[in-house]
Amino acid sequence: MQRIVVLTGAGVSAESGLGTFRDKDGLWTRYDLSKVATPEGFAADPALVHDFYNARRANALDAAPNAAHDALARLEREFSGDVLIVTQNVDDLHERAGSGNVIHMHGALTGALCAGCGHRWPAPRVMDHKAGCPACTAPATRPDIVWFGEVPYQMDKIQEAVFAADLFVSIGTSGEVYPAAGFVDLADAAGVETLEINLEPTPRPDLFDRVIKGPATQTVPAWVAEILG
Ligand code: BV8
Repeated sequence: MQRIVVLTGAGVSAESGLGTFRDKDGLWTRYDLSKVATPEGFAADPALVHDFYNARRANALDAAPNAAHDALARLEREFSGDVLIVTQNVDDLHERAGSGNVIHMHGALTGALCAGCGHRWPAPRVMDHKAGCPACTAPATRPDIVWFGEVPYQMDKIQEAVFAADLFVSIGTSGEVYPAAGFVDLADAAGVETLEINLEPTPRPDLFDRVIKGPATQTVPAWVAEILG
């Protein structure tokens, strides 16, 4: 086996204390997704959206990587082939655990974007919707996050990697948000071996060749140890 593609979701950061979206008292049970995670919501109330992401940025920066993040970084270091992590998460816990080959398909809390000129820069811990863009000075700064209705980042590179993989592993994601939820279909159609690691099996376990059930801090280190033999 030479190429492993790992898709991660909020479940891999759950045991670092960062909430998930759709579990009991998850983020989307406390916030109206359309008001804080859509371009329309941002246009209507940029201050509310910045407050929402400022709180999540603080939580993410104050959180620590857990054993699942560490195990995936170990896999990248010690596996003889390639490991690519495609994460739906916007925290930087994979990077802080030592993973280097990471694609943030839904953006990152550490990134800022100008909705006016497209300039990107490292986000301050607290973003202010009145602050001007460092490049064009327009008061149009937003978190560099992919909202619902926006196109996820690096889709071509991701799809290419999934098609070329020997193993596709989906860890800690409910498989409800597209196009990420469709990657397993691509893998399946391309004859790539598929594995799901999740606290609870998701609605489509039939699509995975293998399912490992349990908390990521236990299941992911065990799976990595198995792969590294
Ligand atoms: C797109 C932003 C076109 C940052 C996110 C109707 C109208 C408009 C759009 C649509 C529509 N119908 C479908 C769509 C498409 C839409 C979509 O899928 N909507 C869903 C709700 C139906 N998607 C989009 O709009 C996307 N863009 O489609 O553009 C396009 C597409 C392809 C090519 C070209 C153009 C954009 C989607 C991105 C939206 N932004 N985040 C932020 O605020 O975070 S999505 C959001 O959900 C997060 O990024 C999150 O990562 C993602 C997925 O959630 P999960 O990570 O899976 O988290 P969840 O809580 O759901 O599940 C947690 C899982 O962990 C559970 O399974 C649980 O069992 C497990 N778990 C919990 N604890 C543990 C654990 N596992 C292991 N161990 C534990 N301890």
